[in-house]
Amino acid sequence: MSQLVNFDVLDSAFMANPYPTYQRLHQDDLILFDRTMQAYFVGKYDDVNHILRCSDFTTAPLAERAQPVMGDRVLAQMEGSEHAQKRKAVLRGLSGRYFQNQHGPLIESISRALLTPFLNQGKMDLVNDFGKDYAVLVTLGLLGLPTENHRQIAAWHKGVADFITRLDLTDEERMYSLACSDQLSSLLKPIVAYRNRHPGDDLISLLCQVGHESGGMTTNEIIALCLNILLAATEPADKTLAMLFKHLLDDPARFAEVKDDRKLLREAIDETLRLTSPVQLIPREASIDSVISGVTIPKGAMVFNMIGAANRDPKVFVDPEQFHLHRRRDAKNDKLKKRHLAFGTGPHVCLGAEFSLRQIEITANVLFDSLPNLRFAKGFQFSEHGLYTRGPDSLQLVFDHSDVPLPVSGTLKHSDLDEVRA
Ligand code: 2IO
Repeated sequence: MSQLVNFDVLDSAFMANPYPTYQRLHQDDLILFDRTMQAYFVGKYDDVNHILRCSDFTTAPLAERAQPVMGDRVLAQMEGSEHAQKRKAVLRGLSGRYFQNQHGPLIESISRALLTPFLNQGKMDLVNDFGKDYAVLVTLGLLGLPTENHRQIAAWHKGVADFITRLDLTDEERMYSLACSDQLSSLLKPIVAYRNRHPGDDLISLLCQVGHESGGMTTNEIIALCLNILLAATEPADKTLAMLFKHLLDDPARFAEVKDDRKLLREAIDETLRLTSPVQLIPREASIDSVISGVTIPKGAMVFNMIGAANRDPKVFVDPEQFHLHRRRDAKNDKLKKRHLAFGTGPHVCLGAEFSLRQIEITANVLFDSLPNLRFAKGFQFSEHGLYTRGPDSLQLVFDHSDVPLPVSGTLKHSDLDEVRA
């Protein structure tokens, strides 16, 4: 039976580094309770796995956590045939020929374009120079949205993401998040209207076709689904990419092994997601009194599933604190071959999982091929932050620079201007 102990999720030591608490949770078999939030925090693999699959625990918390900034329900709030139908439509737009013909090539060209200005500088911050623009641009691409104002969209996205993923928002910050959400809706509205009239070969057009026989989706529903995708695809992408390179560069032999045998990239990405899950928490609500590891969780209680903790459960993962590239290959038995929970599990398991793995794989390949002798910048100090979603603050890299010729944009020389200057 687990022991129920009080803890403060906003404690600064926990926020700075939750991993020692996760370790203690496993060692001493704990379920944590935050009195201020009136929420249970569950972190053992079997408990989290059970809760995410069990219909006694619902996604009701999203009505407050997400719906206000999404403008309508997100996929995770739906069930039955509505859920199945909409999931299928989004999944279709992310995979198959859509990925082959559109998303894959786009991800590669975005990666190359963002990298180019840094090639002759020999240094780059993988989070702040590359990853943040990258994450938004890929998402805009997959939604078929214009990209001219991607920095502005990124700023609005951050406002919306903060609403969902921060546990300490002030009223003022909540207002700001809602304003960001309004901005994004206004941006999407005419695009959805346009795609309703002129369907193209893009995800929004696909959504406009959903359930056409049975009345279809309202513009509001489509906008909410777009915001859902915008957030879910953007927020974890730069974090995962940077964490992957952090783990690889931590051990030069490991880096070389993957660089030389790209079939290992998937394993490396998977192990990155397990060890440092970009999404750390998944909220649920108990719809009836439930017993989890002997502890009664009363009806109506909020339960945060700490997937970042479950992914380090020593009962399921040998040496859970270590990055082990060949973890699955070397797992001795089926119990130890269990999947990490970074994408959740159960009916609401991440529908973008396969897309995101392919996305990071494509970009990692571009980085391997374009950045010779890649290593951490001298004196680089790693730090990360985030309770709900978590990732590096920066990842300062250096590499051997190649002299990329600058594109020739015209024939005018500065000296040609002498006569008008005089
Ligand atoms: C948008 C939290 C980044 C999702 C969410 C309210 C619903 C759902 C998730 C993930 C990741 C985001 N929840 N994606 O945890 O769509």
